[in-house]
Amino acid sequence: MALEGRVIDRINALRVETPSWGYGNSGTRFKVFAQPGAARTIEEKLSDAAMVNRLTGICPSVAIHIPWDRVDDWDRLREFAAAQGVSIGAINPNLFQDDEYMLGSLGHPSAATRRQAVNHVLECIDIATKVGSSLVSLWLADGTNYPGQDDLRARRRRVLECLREIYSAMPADLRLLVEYKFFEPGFYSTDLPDWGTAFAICIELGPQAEVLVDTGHHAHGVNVEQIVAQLLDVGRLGGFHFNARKYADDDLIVGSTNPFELFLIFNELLAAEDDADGTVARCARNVAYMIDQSHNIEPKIEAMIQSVVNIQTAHAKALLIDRNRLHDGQRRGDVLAANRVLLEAYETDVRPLLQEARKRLGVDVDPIVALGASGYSERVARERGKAAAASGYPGA
Ligand code: LRH
Ligand code: MN
Repeated sequence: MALEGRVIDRINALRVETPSWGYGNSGTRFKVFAQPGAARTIEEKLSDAAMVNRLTGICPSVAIHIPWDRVDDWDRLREFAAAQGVSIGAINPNLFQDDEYMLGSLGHPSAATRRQAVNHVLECIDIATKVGSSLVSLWLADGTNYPGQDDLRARRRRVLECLREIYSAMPADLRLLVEYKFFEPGFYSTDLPDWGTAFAICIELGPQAEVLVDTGHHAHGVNVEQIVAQLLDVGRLGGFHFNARKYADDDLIVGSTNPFELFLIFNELLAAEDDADGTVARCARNVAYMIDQSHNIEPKIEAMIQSVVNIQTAHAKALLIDRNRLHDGQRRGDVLAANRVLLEAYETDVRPLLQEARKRLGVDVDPIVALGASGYSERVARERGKAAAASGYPGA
């Protein structure tokens, strides 16, 4: 029983941040299928996120994207969120939709365009301070489409010079998460294409800069859990953007295409949380778990709750790994015995454990069923109707 108690405490200690943009209409370059009830304003997005938190009990903060979620009165928004039972989490600058950013933002050849981009990130740092957020989460769409289009080393130096100015403007309690992506919208080169580039830049900037791993941003065959292990071992894993993909950056429900990979990622995180090396353990215990998805055809609130359940499931299975037997197999070089220790945990049905954990948290044992019973989605569909939508993300 003691073991189960400890496992349940760690299940209920998990915190997952949901993205404001996951509640609004979104789509592909081909079409946005607007959905009845899709959130249109930051207030509606916070209300939907608050419903997800009430039903799961583990999603108390919401990542926002600027300018999609910009308001005039941040104190009022902070109070609105608090009244809903949530807080504003990571602030995501948007350096990919202004017309001036066609050839890049922090990596753009024009100093004027780089100035515009730096000023936008400085505004996001200011917003973080105003809403009490400790995270600015930066992704650059910057890259090129054709060989020769630009000097690749010059772009690196421009990005670094701009990031140095941004880093020097950060208050001591703020973390800058640097997100990489191997391609798109750059189709020849991307200025921040992989974990190594992001890590090198974080080292050059300083200890408040850490790498963000978006699980959909890797080439096929890349061992994402090994990247996680490496970033943990150097104490520079800052956070995740959880989602799933089969082909490219599909932003599907996390765990829906490769749940075993998600389990292996949590295996690395939990092993590091208990590591004797304080830097590794501290880093692992401070990782920001965030979802970054676009729900193009599925009901958005149900999709977000399913995502949280998939994350809880992978995390709970990883908590059941018998680390003594694993280490023993590894020490003896018994390859398959060690592998079977992971498989045993992965093949364990953790639904009863999660139901017991939810009981102790005071939420419904099945949040998906509870959402259906609440009539919330139907009510907001009636109240909000269906908003017109363009292509891709808002403001595109
Ligand atoms: C880029 C990305 C980034 C966001 C955007 C919504 O693909 O993962 O994290 O800003 O999606
Ligand atoms: Mn992302």
